[in-house]
Amino acid sequence: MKSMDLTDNLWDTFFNGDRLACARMISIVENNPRMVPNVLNRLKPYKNTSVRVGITGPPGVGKSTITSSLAKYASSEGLNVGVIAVDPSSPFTGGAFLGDRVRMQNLVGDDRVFIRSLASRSGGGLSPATPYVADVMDAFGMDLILIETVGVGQAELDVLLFTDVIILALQPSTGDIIQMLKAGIMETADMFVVNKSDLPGADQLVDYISFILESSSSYRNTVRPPVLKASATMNTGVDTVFAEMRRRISELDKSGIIKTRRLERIRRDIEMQIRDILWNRFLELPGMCDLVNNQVSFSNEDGASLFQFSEHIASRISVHLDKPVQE
Ligand SMILES: Nc1nc2c(ncn2[C@@H]2O[C@H](COP(=O)(O)OP(=O)(O)O)[C@@H](O)[C@H]2O)c(=O)[nH]1
Ligand SMILES: [Mg+2]
Repeated sequence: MKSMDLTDNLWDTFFNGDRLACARMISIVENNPRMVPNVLNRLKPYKNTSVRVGITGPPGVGKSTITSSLAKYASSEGLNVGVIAVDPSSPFTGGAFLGDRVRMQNLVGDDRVFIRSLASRSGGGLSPATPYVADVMDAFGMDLILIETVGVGQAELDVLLFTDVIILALQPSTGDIIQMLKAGIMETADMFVVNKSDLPGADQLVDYISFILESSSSYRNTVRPPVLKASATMNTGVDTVFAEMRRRISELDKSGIIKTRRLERIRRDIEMQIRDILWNRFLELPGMCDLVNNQVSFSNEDGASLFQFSEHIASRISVHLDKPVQE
């Protein structure tokens, strides 16, 4: 496809601040994993110092509404803002995508704001390109990148781990918090927003979250995350959420936590890539695919044999790993 080519013209227009070129670059990164290293290399000298903020929570709590308000506040303070909406629903239903577009309507026409929705992969997982899309936005000159994602499970948690700061939004009287506790998302949040505070039950939810934070061992030795109340549609409390977000970013930055998270992220990236490469090379060995397939059927009958098989293969591979690594 022509629009998928990395032409000199595309790079020129991208670095000249052309929004269409930025949209094209994002599509390339989103749809062609093989081209990602190429793109990242070329972006390296333009690396910005943008902060990536994940906005998560159950469906319908008002993440898109909050995200668009935060983007508006940031833009009015002169910041360039990228918004990535990671849409876990099927791209074919169009529902969430259109919904987000409507809610983010108030930002259309704002030159400081660049919005992008990413579709989920056909297998059901979230777009693995999300962090690289953020890298493209960063090099394009964004100061702040807001990533909206539904917090429902492991795949979403993985996306969140690519962000520097996480805001968890909840709404009163739904019991969603139990889901968030189960998914392990509560422990990752740097800030809580009880949205829809125009509805009954907001104060109780604030108390409940505060109680959980006080009794949770994960927070005992660190600064406890703030719990704020807001109503995104009534536009109350969102200014405080914005101010608190900025305060929290600077606090986490000064204490070195953002840097530590970035280093952890790079380590995880390296680990995942080496695993992928080794696993693919392993499957390319003659007869290996068949051997694994046979073992799959066999383990279906005899679960214990799975461990023996893996142990056996690992010990054969480790013979090669005992040799010193050549620089
Ligand atoms: N009553 C009330 N409704 C809200 C508030 N914020 C968002 N909503 C509504 O909740 C619905 C879902 O909002 P949306 O931002 O799409 O939620 P998301 O699925 O978390 O992104 C929409 O109909 C919003 O208008 C709020 O503060 N109060
Ligand atoms: Mg949304």
